Amino acid sequence: MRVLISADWHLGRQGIGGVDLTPYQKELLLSWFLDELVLKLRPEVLIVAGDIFDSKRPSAEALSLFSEFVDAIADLRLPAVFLAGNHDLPELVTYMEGILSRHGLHMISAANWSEKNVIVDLPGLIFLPHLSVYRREGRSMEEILEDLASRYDPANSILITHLTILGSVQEAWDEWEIGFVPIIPANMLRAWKLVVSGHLHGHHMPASNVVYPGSLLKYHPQEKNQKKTVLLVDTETGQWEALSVPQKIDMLEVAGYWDKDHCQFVIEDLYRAPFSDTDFLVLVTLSRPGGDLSLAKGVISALEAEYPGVKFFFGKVHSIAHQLANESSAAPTQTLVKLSPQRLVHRFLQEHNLLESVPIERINDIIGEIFATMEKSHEA
Ligand SMILES: [Mn+2]
Repeated sequence: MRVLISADWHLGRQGIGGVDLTPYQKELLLSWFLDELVLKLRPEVLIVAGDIFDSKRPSAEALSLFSEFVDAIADLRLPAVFLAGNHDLPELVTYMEGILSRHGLHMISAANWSEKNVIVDLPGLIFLPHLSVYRREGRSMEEILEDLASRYDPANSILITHLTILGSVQEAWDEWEIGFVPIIPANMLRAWKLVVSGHLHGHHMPASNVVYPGSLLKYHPQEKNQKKTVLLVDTETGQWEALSVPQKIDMLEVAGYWDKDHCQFVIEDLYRAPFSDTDFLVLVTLSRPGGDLSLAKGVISALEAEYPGVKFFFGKVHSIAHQLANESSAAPTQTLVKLSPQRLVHRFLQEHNLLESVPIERINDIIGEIFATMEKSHEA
């Protein structure tokens, strides 16, 4: 069976600098994906390996894009399986399953999944959605994976999941649940013919039998050099081919500084030349000290003057080269103690590249609860 596997659509995502990426997702899914992948390659099944929506409360635009896509594949009679990731609300996904299943489209989440009862019967394909710690009924991910492997012939099956799979770690890390995804060592999955996972956004292989297709678009500055693909998998052989996803909005790194005397942004280095059929989110590295950070936005007019016809959006000041070089080790600690507890946790998650998977309102709720509990115990 020929199966098309994509992941991490994050429908409704706001990009860095607040740029709405939904129109780009719409163009990509309703034209490129349908024309170049579905119609030309004629896969027998389509799978999305988690993080269908960016938010547990998807925007109206995200929901209508999803319905348009689903209508199109239902018309083509292409069966599909959408797996819930950590960004998806299990109850919403399961509600949609109720509506879509009559069209041969399935949605699997922690709310309707159990390893004893495989919702979708597709030979050689086993699905494991994101299971938060509350949904695991006291079992570790290791136990759940062992149970799955003992029930379904892993040497002849492909596991589709949404996990952090690392080739470099030896032990599973089952995390604490605020949207975090468990870390699984690749060797824990070695019995499977193939494992295709969502969650990590770059196309890569943490082990010879584990592959990530990557997300649809570049969502975070760390993804600036990542390759994004959709996989075409042959379920009998476990062989796959990675098809590059064209980026209609890409990231552009620019180094430069604000020239006070001439009131303009001076571009010192462009890491590559922009080209005209792509829009760019600009990541700025400031090479000289001083000035208001907001002046870095002057980079947009400087780029527009040099590359007419190309659309640029201000993404963010990505790094400050002169500060990084001069900073003493004591300085960051001094700034950190001045931050509110919310900001501290936010900063910690950001530095560990975990922010993407944790909605900030959840962090604030949890910290709020901790402080309320602490105050109560002081009163008592
Ligand atoms: Mn994810």
